[in-house]
Amino acid sequence: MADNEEELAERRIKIVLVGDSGAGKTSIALKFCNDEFSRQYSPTAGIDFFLKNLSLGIYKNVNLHLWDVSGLALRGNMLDKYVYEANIILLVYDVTNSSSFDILEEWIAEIRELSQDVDSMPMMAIVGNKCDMEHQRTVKRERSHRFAAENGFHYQDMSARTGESVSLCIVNLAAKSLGVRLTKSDQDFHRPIVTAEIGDSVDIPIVKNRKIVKRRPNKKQITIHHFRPNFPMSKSAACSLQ
Ligand SMILES: Nc1nc2c(ncn2[C@@H]2O[C@H](COP(=O)(O)OP(=O)(O)OP(=O)(O)O)[C@@H](O)[C@H]2O)c(=O)[nH]1
Ligand SMILES: [Mg+2]
Repeated sequence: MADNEEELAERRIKIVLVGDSGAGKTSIALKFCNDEFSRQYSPTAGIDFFLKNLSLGIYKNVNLHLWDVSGLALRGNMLDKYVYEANIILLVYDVTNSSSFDILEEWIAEIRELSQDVDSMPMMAIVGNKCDMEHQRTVKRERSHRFAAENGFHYQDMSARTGESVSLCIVNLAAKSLGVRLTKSDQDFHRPIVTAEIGDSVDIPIVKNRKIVKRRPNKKQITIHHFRPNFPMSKSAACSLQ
């Protein structure tokens, strides 16, 4: 295959999201694929599918297939079909709910058993979702990082609500599974424009020294702009009140 054909050829990556009910798997998939978030909880029945096409490094036509598995699938009999031939598995827990973290052991044991006969294990990552609710965190960072390291998994905190780290994490893992390195400008492109209401206590990323926005009586919007490389700005991030 000529270089050009290789670059344009379709690449397919299967990403499976598992974890406890209510941990935020559907919210992560929705944020990543549609840039949407809903506060309303509608439990997933069985499984849902999401698709996103993007360009990753030299590969111009990468299809990311997200398999959004119900938290109830741990006790069901379909999990083997869901994780079959997965390239990446995201083990999602809610940083404000320790039982959602504890139950990851069971998901991992189940997935390991189901993957016994496969040639290569999928890439696994622990995802601590709802990090916008830092003030309600019940799972200590050291504990979750240690757990991921002991298992040889990647680790990422994220927020489906603000979009913090959602795209960057998924895209980085996908790039890794294709064996490509993302450039700095690719990485910047996948950083979200984070919009949060002052009035909620939100952990704002990127801003120097991980600043916490305090509660204030009047709700205003605070926006963190991650400027794309083409912008005529010398700084990579700026903060404005609207
Ligand atoms: N604050 C906050 N709430 C979130 C976040 N992600 C999800 N939620 C809320 O958590 C609830 C559950 O989210 P879902 O995405 O439906 O959870 P799920 O893991 O798909 O649950 P099942 O489908 O039952 O397995 C919803 O009310 C979401 O609005 C987040 O990052 N921050
Ligand atoms: Mg769901």
